[in-house]
This record gives sequence, structure tokens and C-alpha cells, in this order.
Amino acid sequence: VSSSVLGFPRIGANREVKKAVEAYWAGKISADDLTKATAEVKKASWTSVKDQGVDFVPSGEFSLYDHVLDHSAAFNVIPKRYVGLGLSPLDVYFAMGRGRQADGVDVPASEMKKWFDSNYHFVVPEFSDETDFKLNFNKAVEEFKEAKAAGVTTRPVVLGPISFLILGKASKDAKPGFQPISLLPKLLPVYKTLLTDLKAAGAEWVQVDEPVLVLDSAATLEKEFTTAYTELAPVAPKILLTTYFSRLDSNLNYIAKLPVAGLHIDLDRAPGQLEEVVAAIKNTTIVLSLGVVSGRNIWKTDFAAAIKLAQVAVDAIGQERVIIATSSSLLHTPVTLASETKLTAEQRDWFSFALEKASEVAVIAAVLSGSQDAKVTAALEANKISIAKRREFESTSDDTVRKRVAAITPDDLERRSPFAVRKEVQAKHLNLPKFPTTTIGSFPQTKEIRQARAKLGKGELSAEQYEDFIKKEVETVVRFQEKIGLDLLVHGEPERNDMVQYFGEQLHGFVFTQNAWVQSYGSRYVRPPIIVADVSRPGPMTVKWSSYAQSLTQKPMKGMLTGPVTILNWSFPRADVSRELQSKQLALALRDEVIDLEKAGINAIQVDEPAIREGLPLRRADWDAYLKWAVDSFKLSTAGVTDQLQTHSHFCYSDFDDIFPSIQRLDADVISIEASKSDMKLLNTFKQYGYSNQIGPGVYDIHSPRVPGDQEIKDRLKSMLDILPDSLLFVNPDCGLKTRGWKETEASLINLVNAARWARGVYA
Ligand code: THG
Ligand code: ZN
Repeated sequence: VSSSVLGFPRIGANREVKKAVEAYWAGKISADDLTKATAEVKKASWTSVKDQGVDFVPSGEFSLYDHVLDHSAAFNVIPKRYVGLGLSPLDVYFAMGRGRQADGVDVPASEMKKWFDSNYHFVVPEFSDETDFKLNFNKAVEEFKEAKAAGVTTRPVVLGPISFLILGKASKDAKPGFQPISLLPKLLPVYKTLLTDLKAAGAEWVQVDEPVLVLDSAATLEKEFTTAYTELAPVAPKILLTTYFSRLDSNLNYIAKLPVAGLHIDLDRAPGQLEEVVAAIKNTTIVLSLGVVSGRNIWKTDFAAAIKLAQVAVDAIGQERVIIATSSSLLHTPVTLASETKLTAEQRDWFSFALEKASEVAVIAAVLSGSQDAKVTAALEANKISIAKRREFESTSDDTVRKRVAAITPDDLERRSPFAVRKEVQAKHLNLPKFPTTTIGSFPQTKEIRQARAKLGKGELSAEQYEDFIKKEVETVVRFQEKIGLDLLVHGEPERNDMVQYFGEQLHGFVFTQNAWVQSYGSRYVRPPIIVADVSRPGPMTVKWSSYAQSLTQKPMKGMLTGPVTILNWSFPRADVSRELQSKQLALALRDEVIDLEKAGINAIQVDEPAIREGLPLRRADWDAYLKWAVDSFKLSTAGVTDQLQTHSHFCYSDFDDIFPSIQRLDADVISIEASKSDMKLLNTFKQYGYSNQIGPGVYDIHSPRVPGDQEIKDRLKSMLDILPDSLLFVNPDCGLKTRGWKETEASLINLVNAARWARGVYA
């Protein structure tokens, strides 16, 4: 039995790669310096993974920005707008990822999308009939050689041809009806070159990632998969066809017949598929790679349980045909526990980050191979003790919270009166004009704000000094909104870093790290809090700031919370209880906060759920169960108030055509959505479903510093009002303003208020 890791985090143990990339963008280091800095990180990763005893060490999956973008650049899938700008290949690459606005060049970034159900975003490839595939460079070969020179023979990783095409989209200039998958015959010869070169360079195996194989939609791709792998297998190193994040289901019927040397399956997400898969490949020569060490979570693997599961495969197909692996790339986990100095010894013993996971696959494989090595036996014994301790901790629960969850009734999920009644009550109570103007919550997080927070952390500012500073910031934001004439105000959230981190820090049941960064996109990282125990709220979390802000103004102040499903999805959840239970516990904590805010005189409260859609299971058969508890959790958190309290919610990614009934079931009084990019298609969906609550479709895109003109906003309002009844419309930007500067924020919001005033006149 051998061991393998499917991919490693790119950031570097001390965020070297993030820092080097940002320094290069800022013109502070050269391209050569960047290459040097990243070469060191790559070398350290290869060597350290190998040193854990891993047989198959990955290479080629490293990236300066995103591995899908690397692949597009290598295969010459470069949209025309980035060509001929006089940029170096490296700068073309970064321009595709993040846009470029300098020296007369002005190109927007390519679209980003969520990588399956993770918090990682990839850059979407754009295809058309004119796509001219060719190999601009062979990253797989280059990094294989680079690793070899560093003393590590690796198993290169390549994104598979079908997933590459399926994850992409038709470019704007493509013919109507064009489907990227139609390019497969043109694409395969380039893959052949890549794989032939890789074999010539001495690679024995290649890991070819085809994550689309866990999607329902892959059921129609049998022909494409068969064609592709029948053509590629003869010229390539041994192919490990790699799937992750969910189960193969019926796609297994054709996968098992493909001429590949190995198959990787995710047994963390879908342990139930093992027997089926074993049965399907038993009479072939296919090697089975078992993803038993989670690539998506940070809990220590239970060796005994993993060994028991893997033994089923070993018994059926023999030791030589089994590989013990991480379930997916370790991209979604932090680099190493060694960087954490503030965890208690008890907590530290529960966790395993990327480097520790590398050691786990090696130990499990050794045990399954019958190793009597003293180190292996010791590791096995130590794991048994750690797992027993964690289980013991898990058996302690917060009975008050457990009982409260068990006692939730359908009534707890419903507001006192239907929306039509609430709307009248709220209109009188809040006294908002027609087309009320508001913002999504955050205002620019200036350098001064970040510096103050850093100083507080270092002890250079006292808690009192920091609080005074934040109060002044809140006051500035309130006065600004009054001055320009916004109707429903916010406090601006200067006291918050990442919203999920902010709420996690104030709840019981969470643990925090110092360095556990996980890539979100490009050079942007998040530090997900870890849910380790039952969640409860020791006391009010936001009441102080919201009531302070309300005390400054006669206008209504909107309270600002992050919803239960989003806090759950952007944290590392517990593995011992269901996500549903964790979500309901979070919902109860937020419900208490919402009730306390109302008691403190706040009359509108926004509970954001930007991540509700990304939590959707990859298999449609699992959707209903998820949507039931996800929507119930939101309702539980918001329904404990009187009719006069206006609830708001916000969604950043508004591709919810297929979950519309769930959006409706949330029964928020007002939802704000991102509509500025998807034109009016989204609003037609609302109309078609007869959505009856209030909506604030974003009237401009905050993701760019561009200031929308007065007329532009008026035109948007006009086209919105062609579709939606005027009594339902709120006027707001499409997302929070924390990444924007004050200059464009001020100019844009003034235009927004003017446009609303104009609409009040016209639609009086
Ligand atoms: N919070 C969390 N996840 C998210 C978002 C979020 N996922 C989706 C989306 N929003 C991702 N967006 C961002 C935007 C900015 C940053 C990270 C994710 C960012 N990170 C800082 C960096 O990398 O330098 C670190 C921030 C910090 O100090 O905490 O700027 O809003 N959980
Ligand atoms: Zn948003």
C-alpha cells in the first residue's frame, strides 16, 4: 500500500508567496525575485511532504494565482482583450486574473467562480470556435524537473481536458449556442503533447483531475470521457483519474471501463461509495486511490476507522493496488500546525493541517502494509489516544443548547403576521420614503482602521483607545450618510475584520488560529474559525455598536449580522455532529442577538447569507435536505421579532434561478441582491415566481472603483421598474463597500441618492 497527497497549499508557511506576489504587483520586486521566492516555497513543500514518508508527492499544482488560470495560460486560452497590450506573459497572466489599470492599459479581470462547494474561486476559462489551443509552456514538465533537481521525484498534477472545458464558458464573441465541450477534438492533441513530454521527462504517473465526474451533469459525458482517455492513455505516463468532493454514482459505470491505470475517490465526503467502486474495478488492473484523509477539514484522521475502511479495498484487490491519499488537494487546509503557538495543548492535539495530513497518509499506508516499524506503531498508538481524547470531549455537550435545538417548533420559524401585514406596520414605524435608499453594511476599511486593529493586537492601543477610535469612525459614517441623504443608515462595521471571524470570536464553541490561512482567490486568504463544541452566545455581540450608531441620528439604523448558514460554511465545522445541528445552534445565538437589537431600539436588521448557495450539495438528490435546514436556520434567526421590525438579507452571488422557492421561503422583508452584472434576467425570475417581498437589486457594481453616472443609475432604476412593482423597490449598491476607497464611495452614493429622488418625482 502506498501513500499520496493530491496537492499542497501554495501560500508558504509564512505567507511568502502571497507577500512576493503582492510585492511584484506593487513594483517592489522583479519577476526574477518572484520566481526565486516561489521556488523556495515549492522546494520546501516537496521536501517536507516527502520527509513525512509520502510516496506520491504532487507537483505542478502550485500557482501564483489560480491553477485553472495557469492551465488556460499554458493552453493559450487567452481572451483577445489581454492580447497585444505589450505585456510580458507573466503580466498577461495577472491581467487575466485581476485586471490591469495602468500606463494606458485598462482591462477588467476575467470572471471568477466558486470551485465546486469550497470557498476557493477559480478564474473561468473563455472558449469559442476561434480558440487556438497550443502549448505555451509545459508547467507539468517544468515543475517535475524542478522537483527532481531538488531531490524529489513527484507525481505531476494536470487538470483534465473534460473538466477544463466544462468549467469554462463560451466567450462573448462565440456563436450562439456554442458549447465549450465541442472543442474536445481540437484540445486533445495538445494534451497529447503535454503528456508525451511528461513521460519523456521520466514521470511514471500523472494525476489527471476530473472533478466534474462527481456532478450529475457528467452522466451525459460518457462519450467524451471514453474518447479522451482512449486517446491519451497510450502516450501518457500512468494516469490516475482523480475525482473529489462527492460520489461517482452512476458515472462509475463508464469510468470503470476507461483505459486508465488508477482511480482516486473521495472517501471523506462519500465513504459509502467504496464497495460499489471496488466491485466495479475488481476485475480490472486499475489501482484504487482512497481519499481517507480529509482535504477539506482540519480534524485529525481517526486511523483505526480509516484503516478499517481501506482494509475492505485491500482485501478485495490486494495491497499493490491500493493507495492511501488525501481526499482532495490540501489547498483547502492551512499549511502546518507548527505555526500555531496559542492553541492549548488539548486543542492542538485535535487538529491536523496540511503537513500533518501528509504524515497521516504515510502512517495509514504503512500500517496497511503490515509495517512493524517502531515509529509507525508509536504514531498509531498516539493517534488512538488523541482520538479517544477528542471523543471524550465530544461527549460533553452544552445541554441548554441541545435542549433548545430539540425544542424548536414550526412556530419559531414564522413571523407573527404575513408580509403584507408587516409591510404596512413597518411603513408607519420606519417612515421611509418611496424607493428607500440604503447600503449593504460595510463602509471603506481604510488603512487607518486596519492599523488601529493591528495596534490593538500588539498592545500599542488600549481597549479604550481602540473603542474611542471606532466610535469616531462610526460617527463619521453616520454623519456622511445623513449629509448625502441616505434613508436607512448603517454603522459601517469599522470594528470588524472578516465578518465570520468577528462573530466566531464572540461565540462560545469556536477556536481561532494565528496563521491558518486558506486561499480564497488570487492573493486573498481567509482564516476560517474552527467550530469545536456546541455553539452559544455568551452575551450581545453587536448591540453596543448598533445602539451607539442609532443614538447619533434620528434616521433609522440597520443592525448588521452574518447569517447562520454563512458562518457555518465559512468555518471549519465539527465532524462529529451534523451541519444541520451546528447551523441551528448558530441560528439560536443569532436569534437572541436579533431580539436584543430590537429591544435596544433598532428597527431594521440585516442578516446576510452570501454563502447559502455555495453550501448546496454537489448532487441534486441532496439539495432538498440541505435547503430545508438552511432556510429553516435563517428563519429561526430572524423570526423572533415583532411585526414592526424590518428584516433584511443580502446575497452576493445571485445565481439562484434554481433555488428560487427557497429564497422566497426565507420571508425576509427586504433582500438585496447583486443584479448589476446579470442585467435584468434575474428580476424577470423574481417576477415570474411572483416574489412579493421587497427587493433591492444592486444599482451599481461595487467590485470596481468606477463611479456610476447619475443617468446610468436612473436608467437602471427605470428598467427595474419595468419589471418590479414600484412599492417593492429599495435602492442600494450591489454589495458592501469595505474594499472600496472613500472617494468613489462618496461620488457613487451621491449619484444613487439623486437617482432615487428623481424616481420619487417620476413615479409619485
Ligand atoms: N469572508 C469569508 N469568506 C469569503 C468572503 C468573506 N469568501 C468569499 C468572499 N468573501 C471572498 N472574498 C475575500 C475578500 C478579501 C479577502 C479575502 C476574501 C482578504 N483577505 C486578506 C488578505 O488575504 O490579505 C486577509 C483578511 C484578514 O486579515 O482577515 O482581503 O468576506 N470568510
Ligand atoms: Zn455582497
